[in-house]
Amino acid sequence: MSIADQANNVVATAIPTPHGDVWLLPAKSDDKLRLKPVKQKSTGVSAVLNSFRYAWGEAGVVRGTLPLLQLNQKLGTDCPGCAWPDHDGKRATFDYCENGAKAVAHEADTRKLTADFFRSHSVSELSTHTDYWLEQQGRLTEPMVLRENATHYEPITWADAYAMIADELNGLSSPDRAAFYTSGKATNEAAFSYQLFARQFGTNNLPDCSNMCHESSGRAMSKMIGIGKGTAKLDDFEQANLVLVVGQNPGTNHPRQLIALQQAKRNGAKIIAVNPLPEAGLMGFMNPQEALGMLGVATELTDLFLQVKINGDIPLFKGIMKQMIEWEDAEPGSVIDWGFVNEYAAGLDELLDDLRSADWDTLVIRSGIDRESMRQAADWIRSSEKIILCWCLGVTQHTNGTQNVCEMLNLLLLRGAIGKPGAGPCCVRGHSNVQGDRTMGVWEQPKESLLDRLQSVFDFDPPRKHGFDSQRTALALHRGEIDVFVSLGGNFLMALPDTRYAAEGLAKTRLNVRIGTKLNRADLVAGRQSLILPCLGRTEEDVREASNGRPPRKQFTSTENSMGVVQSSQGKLTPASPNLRNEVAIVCEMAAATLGDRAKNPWRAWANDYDLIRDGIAAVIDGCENYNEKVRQPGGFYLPNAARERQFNTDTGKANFTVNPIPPDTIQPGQFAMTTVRSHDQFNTTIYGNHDRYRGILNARRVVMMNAADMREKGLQSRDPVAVTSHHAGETRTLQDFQVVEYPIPRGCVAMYYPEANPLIPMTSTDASSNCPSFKHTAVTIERC
Ligand SMILES: Nc1nc2c(c(=O)[nH]1)N[C@H]1C(S)=C(S)[C@@H](COP(=O)(O)OP(=O)(O)OC[C@H]3O[C@@H](n4cnc5c(=O)[nH]c(N)nc54)[C@H](O)[C@@H]3O)O[C@H]1N2
Ligand SMILES: Nc1nc2c(c(=O)[nH]1)N[C@H]1C(S)=C(S)[C@@H](COP(=O)(O)OP(=O)(O)OC[C@H]3O[C@@H](n4cnc5c(=O)[nH]c(N)nc54)[C@H](O)[C@@H]3O)O[C@H]1N2
Ligand SMILES: [Mo]
Repeated sequence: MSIADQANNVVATAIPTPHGDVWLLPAKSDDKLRLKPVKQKSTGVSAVLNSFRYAWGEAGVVRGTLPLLQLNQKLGTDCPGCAWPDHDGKRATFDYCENGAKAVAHEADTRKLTADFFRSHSVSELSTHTDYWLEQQGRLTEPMVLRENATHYEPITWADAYAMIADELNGLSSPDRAAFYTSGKATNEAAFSYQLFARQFGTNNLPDCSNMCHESSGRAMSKMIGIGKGTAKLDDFEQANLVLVVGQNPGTNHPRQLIALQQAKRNGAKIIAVNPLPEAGLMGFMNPQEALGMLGVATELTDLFLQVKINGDIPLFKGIMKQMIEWEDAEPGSVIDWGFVNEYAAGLDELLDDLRSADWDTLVIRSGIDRESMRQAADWIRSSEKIILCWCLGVTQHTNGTQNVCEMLNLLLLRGAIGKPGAGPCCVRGHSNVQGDRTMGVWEQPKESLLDRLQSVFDFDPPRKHGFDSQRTALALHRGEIDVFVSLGGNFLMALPDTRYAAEGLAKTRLNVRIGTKLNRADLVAGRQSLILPCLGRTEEDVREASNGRPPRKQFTSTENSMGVVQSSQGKLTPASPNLRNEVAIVCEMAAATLGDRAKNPWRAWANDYDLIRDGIAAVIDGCENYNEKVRQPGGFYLPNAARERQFNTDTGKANFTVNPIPPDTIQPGQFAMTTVRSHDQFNTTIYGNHDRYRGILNARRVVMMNAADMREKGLQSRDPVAVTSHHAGETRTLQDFQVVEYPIPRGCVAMYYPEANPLIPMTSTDASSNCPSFKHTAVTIERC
């Protein structure tokens, strides 16, 4: 199928670029879909064996197991997988999970991408392969450039690459014609240097992956509790009476969280899961670090599974709270924690009015949850003193994502479940350092206090105008207003909604620069010129030249986990190539080349001695005083969190209740609500394999999970080929050649994999407050093809 052959109104899967046609999704899949029963429990022996198979297969036995033994140990390597915290006390030797092991093995890959590889494959040809294939080709080993009108990447020296970046940046008519994207793996030292560089250069265009992830959580928590971070700590799970897990698939995306849930459960806690899908890890869990788990004996985790409809969370939580208020009204003082509310909270009356006036039938119909189940949840909540609320993307990536989080926080506040042991919001972050990147100042909407501090410490005038977030960067790219686009890691193209629109924008730049470990599709959609700058992975040793004749020194970096603990991380492996640089050094060298004498800090010295960067962090970031000293302590240190102490730094000085309306029903008759999910074999856009083991969907990713009754009604059977069309604001987008799979999902709802489904998701459907794209709710129709 050529571009010209693609029918009208069908999302073309290739676009023209100055370097040839680039495919965004291979034209046809020849994967042979296999189906197995959906699993009811996760982990156990097979998971551990699988992780070793993966580590050994891709990285070789020694390269594979050595970093695994270092993972999440004090003074070891921070896992490059998710942001779940490590235990403050003693840690198990195998304190990692199957998916952390995959992340490490993928990084420790012994295959290499050399200049020869790029010489024998044009950019256009590379794009005919899947994302899986691209990353499977091995580690990037030397800087590569795609020159004007060239069809192939060719090698370039580091010095020439930095000079090219400096020339392009310094030739811009305004610094705001550049944008600097950050993916959440970047370490604190890289992130701090990067935001400083962007601001010294003159722009706040600092989009990051958080804009597409937990931005809604940050907005909701800032408004209601005065800090954009959760308050629960890992040991709170040991004391909790009740844990809610909402819109999250921990068995796949945060497997070590299951150990905390299991511990809570053993200490008598109940667990309520809210999810349209019965995710294996939530239903049952076999701890691979325990003998019983090794034998295949599972802990039943979830006591109450609320199989909510997609975007049914506000009506569900409203229903639960309405029930609680009915009991409170019948017996005052029996439900609301008045001690907490009177002393620490504001705005309760408006919430009570909203709950009292809500209509039961609407709440039940829109949530898909019956009143009895709501009553059961409400009963456990009223009788639990210590409640932890965990959530992830199932609630944040909606047009009402911020309100989703707000409505859940209302529930915690009613019960005073914050700022005391065993309780609190637990915002489960994604990328291993996404929280740290924000702490370090990677934010397109910086606080004035941060800019003031940067100004006084580094003696320059930071730009005060707010910059573009991820979605607004995509819009600006498409308007042709961004000439230089720099990516610190990540895969901006495939992470965004509407892949075609995103690609058209990226193809309009003068220069794209991506710092990464592996090749991905973002490297193939280039404007006039493009640079790939290969960096060390976190598991690799980083030795930097010292100035003034001292011997070269090993460097380390630092990260912050989901619970605000900052600690050091040092790689031990020999780098995949001697020509790799740590991304910290790359950022500093770019800054040195671009800014020259304009910057007062010695960027070149920073590139070789990260202690100097940490001194900068200590001078600028609250809670990071004496950073060099504190970060060297085994186990690191906790950043301050006022809400944890019941100090709420909001506009009222109190924790604010909020009123959150039931979202309008935008799904028309004949349409389905489509959500996107990760399979068990991927890390975001990096696909490790084509199996989604727990969901029993093997060997294919172009699938649509659908309810059996809906399939019957449409005369569809599992494996039937379908076309999926999305509908938004009068526009349609279609993907061909997907297969339908019968799945236990509520009626009227379907699920597809990210990133294959992203071409369907409209760019302009975002949360009103956080501007996070609504990746979890798109109206679609499905037809046999
Ligand atoms: N192995 C692995 N680990 C990862 C990642 C990875 O890709 N692979 N990614 C990392 C990143 S960056 C992040 S942000 C996290 C993501 O972690 P998750 O948020 O767990 O990731 P998703 O697969 O997007 O899963 C969303 C969950 O929400 C549910 N859901 C969908 N729609 C709704 C809804 O309307 N309401 C409710 N209540 N639930 C809904 C889905 O069924 C699914 O269980 O994981 C991090 N960890
Ligand atoms: N439909 C849909 N879309 C989504 C989501 C969804 O749930 N549904 N989730 C969104 C979310 S939560 C997120 S966080 C974004 C993810 O968006 P990104 O963070 O931009 O994407 P990743 O897939 O994590 O990036 C993978 C690339 O990172 C590079 N890399 C790996 N390790 C390193 C390293 O140590 N250093 C550097 N410099 N590079 C490295 C590799 O080259 C790899 O190809 O996607 C968003 N998009
Ligand atoms: Mo994320």
